[in-house]
Amino acid sequence: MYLRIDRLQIELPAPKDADPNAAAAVQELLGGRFGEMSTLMNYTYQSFNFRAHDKLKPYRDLIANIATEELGHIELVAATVNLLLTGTTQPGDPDAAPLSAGKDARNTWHFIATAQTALVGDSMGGFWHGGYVFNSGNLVLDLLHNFFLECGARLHKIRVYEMTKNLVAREMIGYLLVRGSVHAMAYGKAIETLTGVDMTKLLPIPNIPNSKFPEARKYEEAGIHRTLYRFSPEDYRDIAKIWRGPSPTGDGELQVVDGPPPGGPIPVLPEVPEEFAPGLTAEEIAELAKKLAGS
Ligand code: MN3
Repeated sequence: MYLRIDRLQIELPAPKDADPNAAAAVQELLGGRFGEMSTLMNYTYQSFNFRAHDKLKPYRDLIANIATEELGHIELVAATVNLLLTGTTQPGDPDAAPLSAGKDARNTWHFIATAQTALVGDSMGGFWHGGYVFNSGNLVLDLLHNFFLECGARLHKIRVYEMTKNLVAREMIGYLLVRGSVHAMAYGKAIETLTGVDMTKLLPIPNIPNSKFPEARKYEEAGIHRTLYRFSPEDYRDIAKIWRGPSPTGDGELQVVDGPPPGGPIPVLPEVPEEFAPGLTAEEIAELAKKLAGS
């Protein structure tokens, strides 16, 4: 089962301007084949379907624990899309076409279907689907897939970074580059314990260090690239049997931190009357507040 904390894994900066086409590009990192929905659901189902976890506990602990962190990653990328879309349109009467900016944005679904918020889909409007989940039941093969998935995800993050200078997008990408690199290393180390092959020598893929990205560098300077968070009050302690020893990055020891990062607040999304979202008048909201306070 899951507990939930009402925080993002990092604090996102306030957006300067609406950037709906950056939001469209960032969708790839949420619902594309190599997006956070894919890492989340691959590791989640691999943990659900894991065989002999009484004998192979550290491996299931690792996959299940990283899956839980990925839940927070879909939340962070969705928040980024929402902030990038904020302010794209202004209130107005329907006959003034207040949503006309949506007609010329790359993803019209953002304006028609979700009232300018995240879609469970990719940068081209395709929906995420369960066919992106690989779960063969063969532990080495599943771990090898996860290593590949993290490297593909890293490549796509870097390409989206290269597409936009938007502060919000780059802050999210900087953090997730660091976290994704931890996960690639963790799966590499897991494969090493099973086969003797040092997968981490292949990293980073693509061959550019995270320190090249200022938004990632500050997280590395804080040691977050050597840290695996244990996302459970009591469980998944055996991740420390895999995540230990000198960091493959050569700058210190790997560490397991009990509990989540401190994180940052969930941004409050403003009302968008021209989308009828949330669809209550100021008077109705004031009346509701009175009613709920009295109950
Ligand atoms: Mn992730």
